[in-house]
Amino acid sequence: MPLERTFVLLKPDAVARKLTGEILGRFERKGLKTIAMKLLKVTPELSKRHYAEHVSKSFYPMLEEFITSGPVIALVLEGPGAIGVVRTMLGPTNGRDAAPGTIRGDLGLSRQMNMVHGSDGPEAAAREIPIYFQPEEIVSHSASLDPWSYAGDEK
Ligand code: 3AN
Repeated sequence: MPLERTFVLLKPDAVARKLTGEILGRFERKGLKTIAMKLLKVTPELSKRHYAEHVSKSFYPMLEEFITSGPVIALVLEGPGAIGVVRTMLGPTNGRDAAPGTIRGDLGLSRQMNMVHGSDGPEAAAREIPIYFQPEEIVSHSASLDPWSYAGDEK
């Protein structure tokens, strides 16, 4: 499994509900590494870039209103298979359908206020990371615990 980078956004509901530490803690305990992080407010322009695939859909105005309604925390997480690992940890889009043990299954019951966005594949990650981060804002680093998190041939 290759060492991957994924884009994660802790949405306004996660910040407002003070769940960001809980959610980031889950990713950390899993063994994923934070290599970029910032608090920001998504502008309508940024929302249209991020959700380009949804802009023409009927629900987009509500989605933009929500995602621009308060601060968010943008992250880049790194680890073996990080993109799929994060999606599995999130659970399905709608918290009502998400199994206990997943972030959405444990912490929410909404489709819109589903707390976290995670890239849904390598192409999405490659598109989304530069929307939010300049190359110099991504700080690759090795941690002393890395050898205890996964074997060398698992990268
Ligand atoms: P995910 O957040 O699991 O990646 P996406 O990217 O398909 O899901 O959807 C992003 C956001 O768009 C969702 N969190 C939700 O707010 C909104 N959305 C997606 N599909 C629908 C839908 N059928 N009706 C209303 N809102 C939707």
